[in-house]
Amino acid sequence: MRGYGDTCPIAAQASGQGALILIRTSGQGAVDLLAGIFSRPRALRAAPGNTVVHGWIAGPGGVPLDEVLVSVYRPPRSYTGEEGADISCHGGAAAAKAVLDTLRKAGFQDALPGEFSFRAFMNGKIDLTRCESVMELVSAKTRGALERAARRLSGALEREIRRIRDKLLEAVIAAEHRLDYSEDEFDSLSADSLEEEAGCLPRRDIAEDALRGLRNLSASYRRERLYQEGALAVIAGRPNAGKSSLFNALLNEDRSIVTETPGTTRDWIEASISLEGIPLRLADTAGLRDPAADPVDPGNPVGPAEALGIERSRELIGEADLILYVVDGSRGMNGEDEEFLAAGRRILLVWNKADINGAPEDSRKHFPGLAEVSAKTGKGMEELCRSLGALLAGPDQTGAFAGLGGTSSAGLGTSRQKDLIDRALAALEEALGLADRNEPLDLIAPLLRDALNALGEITGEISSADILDAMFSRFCLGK
Ligand SMILES: Nc1nc2c(ncn2[C@@H]2O[C@H](COP(=O)(O)OP(=O)(O)O)[C@@H](O)[C@H]2O)c(=O)[nH]1
Ligand SMILES: [Mg+2]
Repeated sequence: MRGYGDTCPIAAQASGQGALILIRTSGQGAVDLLAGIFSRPRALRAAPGNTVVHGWIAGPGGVPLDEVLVSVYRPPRSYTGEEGADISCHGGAAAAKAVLDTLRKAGFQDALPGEFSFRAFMNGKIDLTRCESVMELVSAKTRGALERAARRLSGALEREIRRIRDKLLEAVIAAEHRLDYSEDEFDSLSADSLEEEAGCLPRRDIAEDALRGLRNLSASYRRERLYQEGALAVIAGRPNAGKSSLFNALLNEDRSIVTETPGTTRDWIEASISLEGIPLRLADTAGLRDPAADPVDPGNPVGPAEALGIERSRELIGEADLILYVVDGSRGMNGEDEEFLAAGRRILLVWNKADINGAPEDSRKHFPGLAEVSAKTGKGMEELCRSLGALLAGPDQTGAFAGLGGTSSAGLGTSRQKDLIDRALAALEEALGLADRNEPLDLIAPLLRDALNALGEITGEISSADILDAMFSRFCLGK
């Protein structure tokens, strides 16, 4: 069984069906092997790096299979750092299969998932954070998520981690230097002065600088996750407030049933929208009304189906990152509305049906963020979208909701990175805690080293074969 770490020539289809299909190859001798099944072998062998050669791939007996363009790469100027060639063939399943079969017969091995990126990493072309961002980029659902992944691909996270690592390294060197010095000079120093020095962490200022950097990175993860997975915004409110109408207005299309009978949206409906690059899962829920004392319609008791809908609404509200609470402006607020609004944070109050009735001044005083709209006429919808965007992008005041934007820093893109940053953070916090209590430096220095090693694992300066295998095997084929 072949494993990661081989350097043999490999090949894989790197794109799906389309007008053209890309087959990627890499490894020492790849161009020569390819020349053996190419209509212009001499031109291909002589091709300098980063040039394109036109010709035909020929099957057994020289039968032409497909007309292709071959991009030639020479080491170290390629994605993997190896010699390689990308074959651009016509985009049919038969063409791709025939070319791949011919490559196999010529001596290419099937690439393992992520093997091209693995080789790029092994050859020092990219660090692990950039390898991971390649996969992030592929799975990005919105423009915002794409931009964040691209930032990491360009090395922003790697640079920030190396900056913090350099600080820590300085602190480690200063601490270890003092330890060495103390041992050498033991005889000449009085016990008093040694003790005095022991608890004092040299270059504490840089260790604290590193601590701030680690804390920022650790906190960034929740925000980055929201970009990748989206925030959940739940539309809630009493029956007939106009929730489904608002949902549709936000979607700009008719997806849920708008009706004049309260309690029609029995279950919930979800749609994904992108708000200024921020992915938002928008959920329209069943109206909330108290089954015991229905304030909307006393003659219309809550049936079992509606009760289930209400229960599911409450669950969704519990999971929500943000709640759009809709009030029926034509009726005004009642006790149930006020109770809901008083109980929770993360709520944007939407005063709907403003075409019938505007929001009274005192409700504005109580709810400064109030958005006045008419889902029917579209009035105020643009402003609502803007305040939604600002709420998502803004910094979180309450701690309940991490805003998405507000920073241009790199941020963490994977749980692996987050775990290692937290390991470094815990070690450094412990080291500084010991220093505060004047504990001896020989207890503190190893903790600083631990923190340093955790950072080395993030970029891959320190790595083990099984961790790398596990990581790259999750990549897709041809990456
Ligand atoms: N005048 C007016 N009527 C609205 C507005 N939004 C919704 N409605 C009406 O209110 C009723 C209930 O709307 P719906 O969206 O089904 O409410 P839901 O039960 O909260 O989902 C329907 O007759 C809508 O046409 C609005 O902004 N202005
Ligand atoms: Mg509805």
